[in-house]
Amino acid sequence: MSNATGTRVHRSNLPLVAAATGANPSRRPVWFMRQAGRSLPEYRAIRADHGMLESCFDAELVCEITMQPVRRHDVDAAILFSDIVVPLKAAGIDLDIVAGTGPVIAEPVRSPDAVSRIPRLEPAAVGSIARAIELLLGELGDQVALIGFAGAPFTLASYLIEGGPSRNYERTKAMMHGDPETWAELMARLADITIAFLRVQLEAGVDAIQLFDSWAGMLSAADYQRFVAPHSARVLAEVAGYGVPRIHFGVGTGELLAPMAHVGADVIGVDWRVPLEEAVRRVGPGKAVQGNLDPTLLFAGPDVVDAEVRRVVADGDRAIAAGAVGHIFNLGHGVLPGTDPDVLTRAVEVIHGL
Ligand code: 1CP
Repeated sequence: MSNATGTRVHRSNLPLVAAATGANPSRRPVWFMRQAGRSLPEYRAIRADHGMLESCFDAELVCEITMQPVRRHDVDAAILFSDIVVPLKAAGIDLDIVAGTGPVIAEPVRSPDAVSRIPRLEPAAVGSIARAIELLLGELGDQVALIGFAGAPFTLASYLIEGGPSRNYERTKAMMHGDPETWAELMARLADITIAFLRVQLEAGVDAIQLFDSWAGMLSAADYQRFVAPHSARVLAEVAGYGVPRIHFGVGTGELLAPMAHVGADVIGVDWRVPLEEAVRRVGPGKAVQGNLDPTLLFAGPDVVDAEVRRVVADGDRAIAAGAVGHIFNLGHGVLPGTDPDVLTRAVEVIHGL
């Protein structure tokens, strides 16, 4: 957000920003990965008439879909409605987001020649997203943070190489180990796209960013350090100057928490497998933690949800006692499409009441 003279104003009083930076939040901030989208009937109603990518490039629709879970759940952050493949599409890569599958790449990237043809992202190509952020900052008020995001180079590379969602990432690992030069070139180009996309969002005024390396947990720590960390570190370093919290998250990253935190994150996202207090032991002090209710437990009935929410909050407190600068409540991964939205609303009430 900018003031009349165009200087960026940091909204440091936002509970999410306070928790991320070691200040005292007015309440424990909570938001849910994938809080916008398929769990909400009002989202499904919009999508009945609009394609996924079409929605992602329409500023009014992005604003409306981003606001839906905020209106419903009283969460402390909105996450921009978009997808990790949006900047790739905007850069000119032929892909679609297919219902029930996810991103599908028309011509998977599997050769040095294909890598050399990966374009740069021109900021103007994501101008509608900057416009959506402007609209959102007008609607969100002074208590709800707006989180921008991007996919980290490894997770983006995995979609480009495999051609879509993958179970084993065999082609990705084959390029990584079999042709490390081509791999490094691909990662460098994807890092450039990610940096450009995050800069557009930061210039437009998002209050925090999350770098999703969703599938990094498929890698050994050694492979992560050698083939991934330098590129994620460059992304996070290139956006450090904006002074907004940088959240870094992946699934199944128990063995990678320390290296992931040390590529430059202010907040480390933790999935449900590792208790938050243990996560702090692995990461070390001085960073905030985000997480980590198992999203499948939202199907287990109100008593279980209440008990699990309280357990995660208590664990968040222990994480802070162990050296974390703050705790942002979240799920350990995204909201599943079949989740009853009222269960999420109730969870927020419980968290804010503790
Ligand atoms: O038809 C539909 O409604 C499409 C479903 C859908 C939605 C609602 C997809 C396809 N993406 C999204 C939106 C989205 N994607 C958001 C905004 C919603 C919110 O968080 O409130 C975000 C943050 C993403 C980011 C994203 N896309 C990630 C990283 C987050 C994560 O879950 O780890 C990843 C890995 C993707 C790829 C993707 N896009 C869509 C699907 C189904 C997938 C996963 C496919 C796979 O299993 O690999």
